[in-house]
Amino acid sequence: MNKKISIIGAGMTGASTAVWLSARELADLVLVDVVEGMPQGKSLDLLQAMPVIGKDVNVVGSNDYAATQGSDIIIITAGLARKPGMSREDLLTANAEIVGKAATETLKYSPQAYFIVLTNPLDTMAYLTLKRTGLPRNRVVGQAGILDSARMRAFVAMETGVSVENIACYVLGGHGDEMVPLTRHSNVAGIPLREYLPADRLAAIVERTRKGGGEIVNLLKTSAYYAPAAACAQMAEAILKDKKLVVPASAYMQGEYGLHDMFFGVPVVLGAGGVEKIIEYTLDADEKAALDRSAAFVRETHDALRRLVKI
Ligand code: TXD
Repeated sequence: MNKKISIIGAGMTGASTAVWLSARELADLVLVDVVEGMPQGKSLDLLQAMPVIGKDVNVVGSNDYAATQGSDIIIITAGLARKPGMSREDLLTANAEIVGKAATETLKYSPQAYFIVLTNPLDTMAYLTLKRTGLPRNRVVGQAGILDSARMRAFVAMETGVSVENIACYVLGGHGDEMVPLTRHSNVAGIPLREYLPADRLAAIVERTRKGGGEIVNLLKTSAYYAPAAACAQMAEAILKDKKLVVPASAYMQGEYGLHDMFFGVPVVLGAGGVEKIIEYTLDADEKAALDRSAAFVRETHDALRRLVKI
């Protein structure tokens, strides 16, 4: 029997995730959205691309969570996106309601599923999903770090002219402008970025990475979708293929990095058991301070959620 991935929210990121996933021929796909006709239309369109790209993937669209029955993975992208001038945290009230419902409804139909959360404010929506479903922490993960690191990798590639494949970057912390690009751990073909690039160029790349989401919101008047969607597809593949892929992702902290009862962007091992392990880097004082600052921001948004809904 084919594997099944359901994507909740068939907007820009949801539909783009379906496109990336279909090209990987990993699983049959279900798109669910509240807008009538839209997930059905997008699914039919994508299904009709399968003969062209030569992939046997079934794609179904629905307004009913029942269509997600028996999913191996649920990807939650439903909710409002940022407009220029908005922070991710501004979306909290509206999206908590949407994500809370998506989490409980999908769990009913797929009690074995792994959850990948994309909706902003990301770390807090992943936290809400974990609390609402009552799942163990390995079954709920948030996507942020692959995207933020990919942005940094793209900027380093633009600066150096070196293939993106040779560039490794690690951006940890919360998915907000306080995120922490770890320049000491990032490298071009093994050469630390701090050696490869002049300090001012590296500082400019770090700054552009931190503001990378906002840069696109200002251009598009909504948030990015191709790269976030590609990141979701990579996470789903890592789980379904049991790849043991090490990626930065938002995971539930139980003492790692000195943090408790919150979601935070850290390096994780993704495999058939979901978040199978959290890797702890040895950090210097500056890196630790930057992560603590970022954690304080995430904690504030978690607190705001607790004031808003009972969890
Ligand atoms: O890296 C990351 N984590 C992010 C997060 C990168 C990019 C976008 N990020 C966030 O994802 C963004 O801030 C939003 O909170 C979500 C979704 O962004 P997207 O760009 O896909 O927004 P769209 O195009 O508006 O699509 C959202 C869809 C839309 O079609 C709504 O009708 C639908 O969500 N929606 C729902 N679907 C199902 N069920 C309910 N209740 C529902 N409510 C709205």
